[in-house]
Amino acid sequence: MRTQLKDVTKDTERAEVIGWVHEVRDLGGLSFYILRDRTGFLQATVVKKKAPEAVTECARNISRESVVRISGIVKATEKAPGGREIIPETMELISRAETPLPLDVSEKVLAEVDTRIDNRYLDARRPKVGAIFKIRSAVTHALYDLFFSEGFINIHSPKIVAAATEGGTELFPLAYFEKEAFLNQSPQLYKQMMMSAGFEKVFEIGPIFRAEEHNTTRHLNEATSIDVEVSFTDHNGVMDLLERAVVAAYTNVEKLCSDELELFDVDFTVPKSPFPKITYAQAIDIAAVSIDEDIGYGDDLSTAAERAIGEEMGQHYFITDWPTEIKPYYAMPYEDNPEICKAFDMMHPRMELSSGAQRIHQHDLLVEQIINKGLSPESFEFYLKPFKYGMPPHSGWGLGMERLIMTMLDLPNIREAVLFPRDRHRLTP
Ligand code: ATP
Ligand code: AMO
Repeated sequence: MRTQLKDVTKDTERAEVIGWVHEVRDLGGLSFYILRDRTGFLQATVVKKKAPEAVTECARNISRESVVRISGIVKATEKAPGGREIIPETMELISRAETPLPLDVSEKVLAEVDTRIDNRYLDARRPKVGAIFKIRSAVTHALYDLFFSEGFINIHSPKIVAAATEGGTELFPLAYFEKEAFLNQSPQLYKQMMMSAGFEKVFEIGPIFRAEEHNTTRHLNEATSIDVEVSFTDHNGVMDLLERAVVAAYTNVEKLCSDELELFDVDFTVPKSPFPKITYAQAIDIAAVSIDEDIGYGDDLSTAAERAIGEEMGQHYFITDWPTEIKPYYAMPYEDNPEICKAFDMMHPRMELSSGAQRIHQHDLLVEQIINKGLSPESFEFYLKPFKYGMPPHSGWGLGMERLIMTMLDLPNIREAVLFPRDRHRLTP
C-alpha cells in the first residue's frame, strides 16, 4: 500500500512510496534521491555496496522528474529533510522523464512567466505553484460554504449570448451558425432575471470573457467571477455580504493552508470588518492631491489613482456613491440625487476586486438609463421583459477570483493565479 510522503515519519518502520525524483545527488559510493509528491519530500539513500543489485541498477538510470516506486526501511536521520530517510530494498522506475527538462522544477528562482506557463504541468510541480492552487481551492470551498449556509441557490448562466452586458467594447464575437453571438462578459443579466423568478438569493462562480486589448498584470481574457444577486436588500446589504465573503475566504486559508502560506513572503492577515467606506468624491479628492495626473470629478479611477487611494486607506475598503454617468445602466440612482447612484467598488490597496450596486428594478427607468448610455433597448428585450411582470428590488456584485488570490498572496502577475491563462498572445496550453 502506498504511503504519502508526509505520512512517513521517524517512527515509521517500513514504507512503500511513489513520487517524482526532485533531486539527485550522486557521491560515488553513496547517492541521494529526494522524492516529492503533493504532500512533501522524502530522501532515499542508496549505499552502493550494501544495496541490492537491482536497486543500484535502477538508481543509476534515474533522471530527475521521473516517477519511481520505492519500498524499504525507514531510518531517523538529522541529515535528511524531515529527519528521516528511506533505504530502498526495491526500486522501480515507473515513468522516465526525458532530459534535459524544459523547466527546472527544483530551481529556487522562478523562470519567466511565459516559460512557466508553456510548461505548466512541470511548473505546477513546484510546491509554491501548487500552493497557489490549493489556496485557491480553499477560497472556493469557503465561498460555497458561506453561500449555502446563508440559503443561496447556485445557478449556471449561459456563456454563449446574443448581447453585451458591461458595454460592447470588450466582446468576443463567436461563429454561431447563421447568427451573431458572443462569449458572455458577466452573468449580470441572468442573475437579475432570476430575481424576477423569485429565487431571492443566487450565486455563480464561473468564467467570464473579456476581449481586453492590452496585456496587463491584472487583466485576463478569461477570468473567474464570483457573482451574487439578492432580492429585498439594498447596496449596503450586499456590501455586508461581500465583507463576509472576503473574510470567510481569508479565514479558511488561514485555517487550512498554513504550510502553503509559509512558502509566500506575504504578511497574511484576515481583513478586519467592517471595511471602511469612502465616497467616490472623497476618493477623487485623495487622488487629486496624491498623483501627477490630471484627475477630477467624473473621471474613472486610473491605476495610479487606485494605488494612491489604496495607500491612504491601507486595507480593503469600499468606494460608494459613484456618478451615475460612469457606472453601468443597471445601477440605481439615488432618489433624492439621481446624479449619483447606489453603486460601489470594493478595493484592495493594490487594485479593484469587486463592483456591485443596488439595481434599477423599475422597467421604465431602466429603459431610460439604457438609452442614456447610448444603447438600444431592442437588443435587451429578453432582459427587459421580466421587469414588466413583477421584479423585486435587488442588489448584487461580482468579485474577481484571480484578483482575490493575487492580492491575498501578493502575486506580481494575475496569470500566476490561473492554471492556464488566456491573454492576447496565448491560446495554449
Ligand atoms: P472593471 O473593468 O471591472 O471595472 P478594472 O480594474 O479593469 O475593473 P477599469 O475601469 O477597466 O477597471 O480600469 C481601471 C484603470 O486600469 C483604467 O483607467 C486604466 O488606467 C487601467 N486599465 C484598464 N484596462 C486596461 C487595459 N486593458 N490596458 C491598460 N490599462 C488598463
Ligand atoms: P466588473 O466589470 O467590475 O463588474 O467585474 C467584476 C470584477 O471581476 C473582475 N474582472 C476581471 N478580472 C480579471 N480580468 C478581467 N479581464 C476582469 N474583468 C473583471 C474584477 C472586477 O472587479 N456585472 C458587474 C458586477 C455586478 O455589478 O454584479 C461586473 O461585471 O475583479
